[in-house]
Amino acid sequence: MKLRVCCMAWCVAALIAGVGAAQAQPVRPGKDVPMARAALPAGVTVSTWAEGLEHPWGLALLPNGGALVTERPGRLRVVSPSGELSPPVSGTPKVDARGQGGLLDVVLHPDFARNGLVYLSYAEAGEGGNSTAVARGKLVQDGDRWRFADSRVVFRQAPKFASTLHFGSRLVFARDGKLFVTLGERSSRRTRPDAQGLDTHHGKVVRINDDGSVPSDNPFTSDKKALPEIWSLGHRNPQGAALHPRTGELWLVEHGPQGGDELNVVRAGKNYGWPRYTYGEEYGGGKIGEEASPPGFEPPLYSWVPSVSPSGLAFYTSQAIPGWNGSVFTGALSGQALIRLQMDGQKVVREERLLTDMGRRVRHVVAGPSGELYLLTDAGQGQILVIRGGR
Ligand SMILES: [Ca+2]
Repeated sequence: MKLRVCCMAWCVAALIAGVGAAQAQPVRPGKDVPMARAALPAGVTVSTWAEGLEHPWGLALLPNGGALVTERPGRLRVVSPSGELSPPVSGTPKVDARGQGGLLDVVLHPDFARNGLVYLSYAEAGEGGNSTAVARGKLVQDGDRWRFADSRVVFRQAPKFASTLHFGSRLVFARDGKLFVTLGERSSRRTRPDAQGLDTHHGKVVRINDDGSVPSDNPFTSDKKALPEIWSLGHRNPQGAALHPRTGELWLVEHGPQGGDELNVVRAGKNYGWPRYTYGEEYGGGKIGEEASPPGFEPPLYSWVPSVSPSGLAFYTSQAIPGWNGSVFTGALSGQALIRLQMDGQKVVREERLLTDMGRRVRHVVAGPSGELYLLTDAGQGQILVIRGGR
């Protein structure tokens, strides 16, 4: 009898634990962890590296200390180490520069030093509307001018749809040389449910080889009805992504609707819930989905309510600014700040909002090789800012 009571007690405990896991709640700023405006640590400086950029969106640091930067209307420029901007690089793809669309992210091939290959993501017009596409080309210098040579489209989000919103569009090379592309669900009541289906690229992260072919170990390649490029589903509009420095896994930030921006650890074949599970609501109010994610759906690691509109993601792993070592950074567009998430392992334990008195929309944040952080401000006259430690 005693044994049976014990067993029942254990079963009840297991059930409760199971329910607890099923109702997993993300950590929320100001509710579960402290969130505060903060000043930069002593000795840390912000300087302008380049300015006069029209809505800069993507930044790729070059081995020579310069960078490539995109401007959303359709220009790619080379930034010299001293901050001079080149004329627009010729030969870049024609973009559909309306609303949130245009020339978006830029990354270097992992073997760029040898092959000179560069990848651009952009809004591409076509039958049915537009969608995110990725082109690969070779960066070639002719005197003081540059060109994007042998341009070839390696990925097209399908289907195209008439919308000027939610292109997603961050590009991240994994350690194994595969390319992740984050894709939005096009912000329409019609395409929103597509984020849950495997027959479109709306609201997905896709994973491709560097030539655009599909890796044989992608999670849905054996499903005949699924698009084989899909790596994960249930995303809304992921505009920041980076590899975790220790695990090599892809992390991303995505925009929620009104509330419900998310930080997610992205794994093969997993479903991130949109629009069935979200901490956000319709603009102006109105329920969209349930909050807590049931088994089979991945809850966010962290969720902002109200929204900050996160864009760009960077892991800081340097002693140049010692108090920041191990932190996760994201830019905030509507939040007009640089956000620092202090981590304890994979748990967010504190949020700081930096540079709030600057009053600028932060589009992107990139960690440099010497413990510096590069920011893009989103404006008609946008800038590249550099944050450096005092030593
Ligand atoms: Ca989600």
